[in-house]
Amino acid sequence: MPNEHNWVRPLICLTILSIFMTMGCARQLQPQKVETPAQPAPTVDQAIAAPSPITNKPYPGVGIVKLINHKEGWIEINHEPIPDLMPAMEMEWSVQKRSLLDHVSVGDKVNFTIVDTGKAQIITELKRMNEQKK
Ligand SMILES: [Cu+2]
Repeated sequence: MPNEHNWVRPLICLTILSIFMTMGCARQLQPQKVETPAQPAPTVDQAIAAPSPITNKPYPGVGIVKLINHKEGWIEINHEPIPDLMPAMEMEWSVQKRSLLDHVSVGDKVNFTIVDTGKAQIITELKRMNEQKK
C-alpha cells in the first residue's frame, strides 16, 4: 500500500461533497410553497428577525383573513409584523376554540392573539376590526 497516495481519497470525498452541495443549492432555488421554514442552521441575522417565542405569552397581531377552515380549525392570515415574534407574512394558525372562526370571514381585517404553547402557536383570540364605528 503506497502511503504517498493517501491524500487522493479525501480529495475525491471533498469533490463528491461539493457536487452534492451544489445540487442542494440548485434545489433550493426551485419555487417553494410559502411558509416552509426548512432551512437548517439559521444565520445570526435570521435568528434576530425571528426570535424564539416565549411560551404562554400572548402576542397581539393584526392582519387580513385569507382562508378559514372550520372543519380542521385553522385560519390563514396575511399578518403585519408581530413585535418580538415574526415579520409580516401570510400563514396559518390553529385556533384554540373553533367558535373563534364563527365571527370572521375571508377578507376581514382582524385583531388576534397568538400564544405559543410550547408545542405550537395557536390563536386564542380573534376579532374582526370594527370599521363601521369611529
Ligand atoms: Cu407569521
